[in-house]
Amino acid sequence: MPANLSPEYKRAEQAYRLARQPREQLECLKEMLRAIPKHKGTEHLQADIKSRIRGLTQESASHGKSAHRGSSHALHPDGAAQLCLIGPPGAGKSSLHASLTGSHREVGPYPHPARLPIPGMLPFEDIAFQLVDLPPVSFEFMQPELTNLLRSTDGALLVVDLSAPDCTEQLALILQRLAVAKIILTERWPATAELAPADPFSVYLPTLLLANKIDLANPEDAAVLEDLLGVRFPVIATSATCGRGLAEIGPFLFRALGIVRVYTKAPGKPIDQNRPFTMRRGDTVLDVALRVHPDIARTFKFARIWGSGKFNGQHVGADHPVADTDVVELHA
Ligand SMILES: Nc1nc2c(ncn2[C@@H]2O[C@H](COP(=O)(O)OP(=O)(O)OP(=O)(O)O)[C@@H](O)[C@H]2O)c(=O)[nH]1
Ligand SMILES: [Mg+2]
Repeated sequence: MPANLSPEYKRAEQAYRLARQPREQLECLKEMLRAIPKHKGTEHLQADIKSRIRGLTQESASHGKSAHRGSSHALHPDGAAQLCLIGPPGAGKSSLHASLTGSHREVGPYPHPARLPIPGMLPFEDIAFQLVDLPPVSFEFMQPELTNLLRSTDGALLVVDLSAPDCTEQLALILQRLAVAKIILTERWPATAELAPADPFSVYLPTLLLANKIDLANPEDAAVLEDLLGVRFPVIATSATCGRGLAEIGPFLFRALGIVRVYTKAPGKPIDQNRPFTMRRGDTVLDVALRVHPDIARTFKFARIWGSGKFNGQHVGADHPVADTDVVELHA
């Protein structure tokens, strides 16, 4: 990455990394192009930014009539985190999606590729994760629109068909195809900002490997697969048909993403037991206040906390880190 980039540029780049919707991404790219120092050392980067602006502009134009609704692939994130099902044709993405979320996607013995991303919710205890069923990815083809969605999602569930003889080759090819789109699947959960790759257009996507159709595979196949992959990704052996392994996915995501549930209560009122705020490990009382309402964060005085305090109802300040199942009473 070229040196001497301005703070304005770096801010715009950081905003781009976090942008989820194509329209937002486009605004950030324009800002990056405006803020980038114009000299020889940044020519490559300038060209890359321009081509991305063109791509996003074309995409929104090709969905012209429905432009006000954004791209056909834009999905509203929901739940504690968004995870995308990625895999080769017929690996069982839609079947897993159906079993995990109760969606009734059509699956069949013949190819039934989903053309558009389909969201659904995977419940876990009193929260839920958004699972997105995607069209297949192979070395030969990946829908260009998927890149934007994968840039901004929280993680990947990489589905392979353990009973397919060429399963590991397929997997390697998919990783290559994604790398061309600068999506780098990583075993590190969660991908934090400190891990951000130097290239502003590359993203790390934390990945759980689902070794599917275990019901058809030899008992050794899961171990074989793990060996072949050099134990790169965490693996769960699953069967969409008999249900094996499915119950492990929610707990894995909860742990791996470092989810922390916080229940809030207004002073003198009962606890809101139904709807925890899903924070991340390391978040503080102030982060909770920000999620509840920006005004509460702005005028925050102190909080009382039940759970991670030394005693129940202890007064804590803005920088107190919250823990799972804490109850927080915000005073502003
Ligand atoms: N035995 C067995 N069959 C499965 C399993 N999961 C999926 N299948 C079957 O595999 C075929 C393909 O499943 P899909 O869920 O459509 O696969 P997909 O990955 O969504 O396929 P595309 O959308 O075409 O990429 C269907 O016949 C499913 O019934 C499994 O765990 N065990
Ligand atoms: Mg499918």
